[in-house]
Amino acid sequence: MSNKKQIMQPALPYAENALEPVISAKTVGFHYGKHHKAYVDNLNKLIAGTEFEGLPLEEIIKKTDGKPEHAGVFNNAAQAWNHTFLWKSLTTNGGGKPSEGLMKKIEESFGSFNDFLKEFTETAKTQFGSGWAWLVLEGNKLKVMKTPNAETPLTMGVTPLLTIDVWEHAYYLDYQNKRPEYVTIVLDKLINWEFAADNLK
Ligand code: MN3
Repeated sequence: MSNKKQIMQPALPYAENALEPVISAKTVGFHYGKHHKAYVDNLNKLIAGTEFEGLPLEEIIKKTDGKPEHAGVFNNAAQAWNHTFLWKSLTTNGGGKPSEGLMKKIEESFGSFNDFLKEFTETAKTQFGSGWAWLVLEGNKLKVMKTPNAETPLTMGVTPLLTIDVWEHAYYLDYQNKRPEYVTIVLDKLINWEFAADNLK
């Protein structure tokens, strides 16, 4: 029996019903309690007794990125990390507008806050199939990007500021096939601009 440290699933930063009515307690319950948990559990099973056991999550992701022989470990590790980042990207009474410093950066990078919203929504909408939409810092400029499946900006030399999950499990119970509606209302009501600003520092 190994006594090396397992990867833990961090506690949800709020109650399961804290994102209602935008995202139901049922969706958060399944998403955090089943989907996110399964990635963490699978990862711990896959790394037991391997070179990856006992390493920090970020290191496992970087070491397995782009290596087909470690695709299973990468997918579960990256999904474990992406989901922890997702829960922090959302908050009760979020949305609205970012604070002055981040707003200035958004205006410099996208032209206006509305242009940013448009680009983020379009990017999230056009991610074909499962994946993620991100606001990231690349060099000195903010950028919107999308990643398929488990892919994460963590391995791309940029700093992630916030994310929205566009896998169907994130919205199907509440919005069915209406992904653009889900993305628009999450940006408007739940996105955690304080978390994004903290990541900019
Ligand atoms: Mn998800």
